Amino acid sequence: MNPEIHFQPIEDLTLTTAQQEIKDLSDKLLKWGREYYEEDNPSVEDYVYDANYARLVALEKAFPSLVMPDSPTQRVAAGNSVQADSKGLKKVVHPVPMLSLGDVFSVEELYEWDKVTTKNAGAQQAYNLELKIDGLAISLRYENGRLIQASTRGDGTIGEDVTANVRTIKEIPQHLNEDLTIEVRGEIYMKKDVFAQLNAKRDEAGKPVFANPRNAAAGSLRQLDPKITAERHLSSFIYYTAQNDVLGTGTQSGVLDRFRQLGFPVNPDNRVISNMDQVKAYIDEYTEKRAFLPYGIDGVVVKVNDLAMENELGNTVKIPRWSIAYKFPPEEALTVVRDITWTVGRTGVVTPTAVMDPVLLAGTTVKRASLHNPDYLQEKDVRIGDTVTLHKAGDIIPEVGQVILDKRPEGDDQPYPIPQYCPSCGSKLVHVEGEVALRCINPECPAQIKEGLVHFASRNAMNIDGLGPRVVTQLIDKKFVKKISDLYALRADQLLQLDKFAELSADNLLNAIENSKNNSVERLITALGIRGVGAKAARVLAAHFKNLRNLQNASAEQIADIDGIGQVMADAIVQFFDSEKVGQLINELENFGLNFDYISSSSSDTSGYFYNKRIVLTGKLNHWTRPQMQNWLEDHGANVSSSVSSKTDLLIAGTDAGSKLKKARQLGVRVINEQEFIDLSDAEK
Ligand code: 3BD
Repeated sequence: MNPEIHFQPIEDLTLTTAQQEIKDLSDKLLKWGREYYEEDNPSVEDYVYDANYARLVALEKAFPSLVMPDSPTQRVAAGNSVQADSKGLKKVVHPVPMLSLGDVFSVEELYEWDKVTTKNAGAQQAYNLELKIDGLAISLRYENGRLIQASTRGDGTIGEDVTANVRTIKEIPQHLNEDLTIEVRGEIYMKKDVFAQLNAKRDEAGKPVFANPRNAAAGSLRQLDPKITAERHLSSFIYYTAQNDVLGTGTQSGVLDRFRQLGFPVNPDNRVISNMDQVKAYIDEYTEKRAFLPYGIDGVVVKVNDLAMENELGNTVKIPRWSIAYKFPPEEALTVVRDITWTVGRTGVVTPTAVMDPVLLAGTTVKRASLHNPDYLQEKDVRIGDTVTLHKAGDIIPEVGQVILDKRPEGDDQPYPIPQYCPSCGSKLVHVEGEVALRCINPECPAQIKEGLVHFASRNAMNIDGLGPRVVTQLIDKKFVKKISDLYALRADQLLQLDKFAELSADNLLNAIENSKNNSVERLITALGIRGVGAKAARVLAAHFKNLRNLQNASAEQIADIDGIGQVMADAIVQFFDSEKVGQLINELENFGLNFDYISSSSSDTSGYFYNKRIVLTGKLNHWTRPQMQNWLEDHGANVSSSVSSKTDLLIAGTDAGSKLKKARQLGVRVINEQEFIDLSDAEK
C-alpha cells in the first residue's frame, strides 16, 4: 500500500510538532529501510520512501537541534569503507562510480537518441546490442588473475562487500585464464526455473515470496551467511570494465570476447549492428524470443561499439552519453477473476489461487495465478468478479498486478472472506505466529496425506517410479491408501482398477514399490517429510546416526551437535518423532521390511569421480565443514584419510593449507581447491 504524500508547510511547525514528526518519519524510514534491505520486500514504492526521506532532511535542516544521531539521514558515513550497514555487510567505495543508464520506452525515443549520438559523434556509429538482464549490478576486482573483492552497486558510489557470497557463485571465476589486474562489472541474476522453485518452496514454508528474480537475486546475494547464497544458485553475466587498456581491444564487442577468453560468463546474444533498422530488428527479435530465454530480460542495451568514440562522447554526471537502455513495455493483460480456490500443501499450508478467464500473456495462455497467502490476497483486495491486470513475475510466473476498481461489479462491497476451515478436511485453520501462511494442522487431512504421499514417492525421496500425483489421487479416492504404509500393501488387482493401468504398468509399479524397501535410509528420512529436512540434511543425519531408530531416539541436543544441522531443524525432528502416529508409522514400515540402515552409497554408485579414490582434506574450508565434506565423499565411495602419501589420489586444499599441500605437490598428487571440489561434486549430485 502506498500512502498518499502531503506534508504540512514547515513554517507552520513548532519545535514540539516537528520533533514528533521527525520521530515518526525516522521510525517509518527505518522500517521501510529494513523491509527493502533486509527482506527485499518493500511495502512502499521507492518514491514514497524518497519523499519521506526528503521531508526528514528538510525538517532536520529547519530544526538542526532535533537531528538524532540514529536518524536514517545519519547512517551512511561516506568515505568509510569498513563500517557495516544495516545488514551487517561492510561498505565498499567504488573508486570509479558505477553509472546509471538512461532509458527509453519506445523505439521512437531510441531513434531520437541515435540522432543526438550521431550528431555528437560526427557520424553514424556501429552499436553493440546487449540484452538487458533483469538482475542486480555487481563489481568484481581481480588482482593478478585472482578474485579479491565483489561488491554491489549500492548508490553507485558506495556498495556492499559481498565477496564471500560471490565466491559461492559457480559461474564467476575465482581465477582468470590470464593473470590480469582488473575490475569488471556485470549482472548477478537468478534463472527463471531457479526463481520459480525458490518461490514455490517459500510458499510451502509459509514465507513471503520474492516479487521477481531481481529481488530474489538481491535477497540471495545480500546475506551474511554465504551458505544461503550458495543454495540459491545464482548466475552472472559480465559486460563492462573501466580499464579497457588492460584488455587490448578497441571495441565493446571485443571486450566481451576478451571476457569470454578470460573465463567470465558473458551473454551470448550480443550483436554488432551498423544502423537503426538493425536495432529495431534486434528489439523485435528479442521481444519474441524473450519468453523462451532461461533468464528474465527487461530490455536491450545499446552501446557505441568503438571504445575511442565511447571515451570521446563521455558521461554526464550520472549517465553515459554512449549508451542507452530500451525497456520493453510491461507485458500485461486484463482478465476477470472467476473463482478463488484454496489448496492444501504437504505441510498443511493453505494457498489461494485466482482462477481467471484464459488470456494470452508473454507466449502462454494463463488462467491461474497464485495469491500466495491471506495477507497478499487482502493487500491486493482481489474479489471474485474483479477485472485484474496480469503479468509474469520474472517473465515466467503469472501474477495478479492490481484490481481495476472502476470495473468492480456494482454492489460488491465486501472483501473476499478468508476461509476459516480447511477446504479438504474441514478442520479449523490456524495462523502460526511469525508466518504469513494459513495452516491446516490436522495430521489426517486427506489433502496433506495426498501431498505427503507424492513427496514420499518423489525422486529425491523414495524414488518410486510411476507413483505421481495422478496415481496417488486415485489411490486415495478409491481408499486403497489412507496412509503411507498402505503403499506397501497394495495389490495388483487394486492397481488394475486405476485409470490407464494394465498388467505391465501394475507390475512395474509394484516392483518399484518393492524395490524402494532397499533404499539407504537417507531416502526414507527425506521421504518422511520432516519440516526443513531435505535430501541434503537427511544424508548428514543418516551418515551420523546410521539407523532410523537411532535418529528417532536422539535428543535435540545430540542432533543439533551435528555439523550442518541447526537447532530449528533438530527441534523439528524431535517434535516429529514425538508424535504417536509417527511412531506407529515407523513400526509399520519396519514390519513391511523397509531398510532402516544407512548404506553408504559407495556400494551402489560406482560411476562417480570420487569412487574408490584415496582423498586427504587440508586447510580451511569456507562453504563446507570438514565432517560434511568427509561424509559426502564417503557417500560417494571415497576413502578419506589423514595423511598424504604416494597412494593418495587427491588432496582437497582449503585456504592456508600447509605441509600436506607441500607434500602433495612434491609427490605429484592432484590438488584441487574448495571451489573446484564444489564444481566436481555439483556435477555428480
Ligand atoms: C544488463 C547500469 C553501462 C556500463 C553503464 C553502460 C544501471 C544496472 O544486462 N551497461 C548491460 C546491463 C546493464 C549495462 C551499463 N549493460 N550499465 C548495464 C548497466 N548489459 N542489465 N547498468 N544499473 C546496470 C543500475 N542498477 C541499479 C540502479 C541504477 N542503475
